[in-house]
Amino acid sequence: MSKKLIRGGIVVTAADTYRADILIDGEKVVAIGAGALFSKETEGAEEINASGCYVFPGGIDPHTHLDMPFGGTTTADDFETGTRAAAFGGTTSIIDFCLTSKGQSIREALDTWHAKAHGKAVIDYGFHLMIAEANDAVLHQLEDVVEEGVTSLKVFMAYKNVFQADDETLFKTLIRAKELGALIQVHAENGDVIDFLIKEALENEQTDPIYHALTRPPMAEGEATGRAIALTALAGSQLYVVHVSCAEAVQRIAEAREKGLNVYGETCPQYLTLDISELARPGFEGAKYVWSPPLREAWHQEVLWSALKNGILQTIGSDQCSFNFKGQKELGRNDFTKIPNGGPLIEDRFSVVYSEGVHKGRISLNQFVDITSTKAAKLFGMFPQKGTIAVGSDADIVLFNPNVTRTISAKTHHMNVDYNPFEGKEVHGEVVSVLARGEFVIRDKKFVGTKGNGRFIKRHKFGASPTLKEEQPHVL
Ligand code: DUC
Ligand code: ZN
Ligand code: ZN
Ligand code: ZN
Repeated sequence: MSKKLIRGGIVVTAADTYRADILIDGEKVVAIGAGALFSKETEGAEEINASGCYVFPGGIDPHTHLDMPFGGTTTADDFETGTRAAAFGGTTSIIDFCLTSKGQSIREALDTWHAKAHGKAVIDYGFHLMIAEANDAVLHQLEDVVEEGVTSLKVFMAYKNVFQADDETLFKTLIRAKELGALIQVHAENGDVIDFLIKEALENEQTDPIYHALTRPPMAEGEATGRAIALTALAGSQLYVVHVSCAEAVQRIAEAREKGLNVYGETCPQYLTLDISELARPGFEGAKYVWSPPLREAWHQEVLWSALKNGILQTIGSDQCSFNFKGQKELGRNDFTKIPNGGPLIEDRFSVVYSEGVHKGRISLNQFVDITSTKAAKLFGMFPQKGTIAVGSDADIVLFNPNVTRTISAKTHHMNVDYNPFEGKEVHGEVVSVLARGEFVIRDKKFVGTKGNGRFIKRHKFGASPTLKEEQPHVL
């Protein structure tokens, strides 16, 4: 196995910032310190100059949709293009959502998702499993799912007549998750209310992209978030709210955590940096900014930043769900409900959060690592294999130069999609090189990885990691 010595960089973890060299042997970090201290072990190691760079643990994106059929079409990025773009952006692990439908066997759904990723992914990946119905067969099969390392389950409270599950399904899944040690994720928006508002808008011929946002008000997200929390408390279970976009939802999560409930939240770069005015762009350009939940009024952004800073929200996911403007977003030209929801963010998640967060002084460098990597590893049962730089951890490492700026553009990005929601945005700092399990995937900004090198991550049960309890003031 090959040895590598990363020399002269500043190592940054969720806890510490210090100057040290890192010795990698094969897939693992084997020593950290002044290289001279372990000169015997470094014999024959390839030296990698990291001077001027931060040396971060590889990013973990806990929320992606690759090769996913949705809205009458399929996402533009699959596991090959999506994970390659992720690596360019400093991400070395993703957790993707495995869809299921009513009546479908869970085994079949998981096999489908394994087949999409296997042989294609360039970085490691895990799966969350969507729960469409909670009948006895499904609830029984979950035992094997969790044993297989798929230890998080997703319930949609929105997308009526498509993905939406009712409260009974959510409640039964929460109870089963507690028994099995799984973390329940919710897409928290009140789908029934939104469905009513959409019908009303269409009756009034309100078909432009802006009506996507106006028919999904913040209170519909706050209500569903509060309801999911109440059901979690009743079940004595654990909950992770994906893509929190607004103050109303933050408020519910803050109250729940204050009470000592096991409730966690994620937000996304788009909610931290873009606002509802994007949907009113001239022509049909607003379609590029259609996410669910929708972009909010700008003042919500500072609420989200302070929730990250204060530990009310723990993670940043990209909600990568890319659709081309041409031929895909355009499906909704005459009807906003036909615009496929989602956008391409897997590549820029890390650098947008660094630039807007650390560079602008909203969060610390260590908090940056925590929210883009470490907390996801802990909550989703991958720590300390992933999410930190420590002896024995996977050598998933990013060399990041904070002293340069770069301009985001679809012309230079690596996602398989014809626009970038951050087109023209200047960001501070750039990813220079990325190692995944000890091998370069990106070297000096060039892709040197191998399709199919990414492995399925068999994750631990929720709360099984011995360090998780320290992270949680709230007893499991
Ligand atoms: N929201 C999106 O914008 N895209 C994917 C699914 C979702 O819930
Ligand atoms: Zn069984
Ligand atoms: Zn969602
Ligand atoms: Zn999503």
